[in-house]
Amino acid sequence: MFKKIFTFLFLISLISTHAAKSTSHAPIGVMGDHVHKKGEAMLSFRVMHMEMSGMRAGTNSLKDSDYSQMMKPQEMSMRMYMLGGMYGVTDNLTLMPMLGFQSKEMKMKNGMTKVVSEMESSSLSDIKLTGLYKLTEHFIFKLGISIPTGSIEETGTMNGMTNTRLPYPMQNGSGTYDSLWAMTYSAHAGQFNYGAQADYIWRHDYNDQGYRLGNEFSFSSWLAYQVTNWWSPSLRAKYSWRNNIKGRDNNLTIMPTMNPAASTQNQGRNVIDLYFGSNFMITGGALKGNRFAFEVGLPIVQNLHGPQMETDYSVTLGWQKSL
Ligand SMILES: [Cu+2]
Repeated sequence: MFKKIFTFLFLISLISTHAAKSTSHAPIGVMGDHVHKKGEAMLSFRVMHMEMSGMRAGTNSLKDSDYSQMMKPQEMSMRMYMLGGMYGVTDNLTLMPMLGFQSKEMKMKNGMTKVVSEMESSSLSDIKLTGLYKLTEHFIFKLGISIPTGSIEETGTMNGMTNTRLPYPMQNGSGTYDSLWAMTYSAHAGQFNYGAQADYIWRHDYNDQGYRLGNEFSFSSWLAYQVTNWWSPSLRAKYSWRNNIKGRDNNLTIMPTMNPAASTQNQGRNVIDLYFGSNFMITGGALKGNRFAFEVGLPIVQNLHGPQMETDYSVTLGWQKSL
């Protein structure tokens, strides 16, 4: 048995030494899966869109009448635009700054009057400065810092109140300097490319509004198959976990007993998502060397500290180009 496994691993390690294929980047939703050679640079642009509707507590979906709070979140959408750079300082160390802009919309129904109010917010996201260090052929260690450039003072109109502080899910940053940690494994075997990434966001402090977002952990594993030198479809599973909020927003006047989104205890979650994606590499013509990619995410398991909004799907579109 062990002999067979070792033979198998040995064969895989032989194939794995092949040079990277044209479509060998990880699925577009995975960041920091590769490093660059010294002096090499890369630009990327991603758009991520997420749709949520309805509420859930634990693993059960809730109807409006299933929970006591008067305000009933109905729908929410979120969009992020991310511009990323990569630069190889040495063959082992790559720096990766990332700048983003995001917008959110939410529809909330008053359970008594049935009036639906819409709120929206948009601002810069938190800027992320990350270093990727290639430990071995297959392992990359990531350490980064998230800078609180995203707005956590977004206001809007809700239930007749104008210019009121919007609840936590509608804010666009953490308000704190957070450290970003990840370890990524990736390898090739023949036409296959596979890997896994463990990722942790550690929030060290309370922000100036009086609260601290929950720490986040995720573990993602993917398998991609190179059908042709310009196309590789991929499948990815991701488990993600997020803690509830500590403290509270001192300027949030909406009561948690009126609106579940205003509760610091309705923010944590345990979720498993499945992602279907494709990477495309333009291999000729004027656009040669440009990569395009997409990934569609569907939740398989959602266990939420609730009532909290549940996710329907997410879509990520991306472009990458080595300079
Ligand atoms: Cu790159």
